[in-house]
Amino acid sequence: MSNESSTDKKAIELVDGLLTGRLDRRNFILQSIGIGVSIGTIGAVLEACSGGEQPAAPPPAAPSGPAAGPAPEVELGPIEAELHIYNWSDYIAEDTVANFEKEFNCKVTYDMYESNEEMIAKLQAGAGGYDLVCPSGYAVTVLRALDLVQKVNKKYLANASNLAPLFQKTAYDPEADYTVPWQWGMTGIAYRKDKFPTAPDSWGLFLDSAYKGKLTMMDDMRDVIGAWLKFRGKSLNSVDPAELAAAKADATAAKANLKSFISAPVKAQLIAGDVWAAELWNGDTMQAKAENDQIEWALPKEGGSIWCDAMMIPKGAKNVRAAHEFLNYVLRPEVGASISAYTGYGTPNNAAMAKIAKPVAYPTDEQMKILEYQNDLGAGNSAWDQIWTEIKSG
Ligand code: N2P
Repeated sequence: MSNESSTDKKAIELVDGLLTGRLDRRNFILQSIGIGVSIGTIGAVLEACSGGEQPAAPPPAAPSGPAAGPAPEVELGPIEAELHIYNWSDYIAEDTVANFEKEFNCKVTYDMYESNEEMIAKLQAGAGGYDLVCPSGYAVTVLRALDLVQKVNKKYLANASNLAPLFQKTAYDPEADYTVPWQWGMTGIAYRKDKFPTAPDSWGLFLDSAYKGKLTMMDDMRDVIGAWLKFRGKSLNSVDPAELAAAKADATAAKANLKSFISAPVKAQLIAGDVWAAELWNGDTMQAKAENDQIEWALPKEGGSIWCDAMMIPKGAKNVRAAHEFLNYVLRPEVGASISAYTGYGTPNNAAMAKIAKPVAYPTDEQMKILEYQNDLGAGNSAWDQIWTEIKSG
């Protein structure tokens, strides 16, 4: 790739800066991420440059430096009068916020986004003044590496013991120091049964020109390119140039059949029958099904992504006590249950599970063989960004 050598040159300059003391660890990390160096590589370089004098290395995704040091389990002040939440659309029960406001006498501002990238960009720009955000697993790693989030204070999260063991320690936050799991789900195909009496079973559906104009895929780089990687039997975390080129070719061919790239808002078009099949998450599909029973969801035989989104507190949040109170409130069994009952997603809360009429069962071993968690792409991020821009503008 043409820009590989300039990235290498820049990486060498950064390591040199670290060794000569021109760059401190924090700036080394930030600038390395800026040129697309993976978190794992950054961690390895820092460890090597420490000359083995460092005690047990922290997880590579947690940048060192004063700003990211372990949060003392200090007493938080009294609950603030307001709370600013930034979450995915259609991802909470209708009364969750109103009940919290009433009980805690705290005014909540609730803004919504449609992708991790939209949320990360907003935090990076220093905008929003949010006290809580809800990244997916791979985006937790990105936010931590960018030093945009802070640890939680577990003293205020007594209800975290309600979480299923599986979600108490996650791959992206092994000690649950930063995150409180919100909902988990999968990406597959939402479809109209009246148009597809047999459930579509392959991402190849989107290549079928017989349905031109009646299909959509998500407005989400990770899900679209990821689906086409799975279609060819590859990992949805691939950064292999040849595999990405094939995914780009498939995505571009499919684009000719798509009405648009659209995520959660496609629900209205499925309900109206303007769209017959859409790449979509399982829970949002169930929300649409609640309004039109012709709608169903299927996991293609090639597989798709499974994810767990988690709440985090951004650095600089002004209402940290209120953020903790909200998290602990959501971890109550009945509150967690009502959220999943509305969203159609799986709850990570074991105690809530029993209170949901039709809980989403955890995927079977059979499904897990074809499902994959999305990881931070590290150095591969810039190639993905480039391909996504070309797919969308091509
Ligand atoms: C929100 C669904 C968000 C899931 N409607 C993305 N991980």
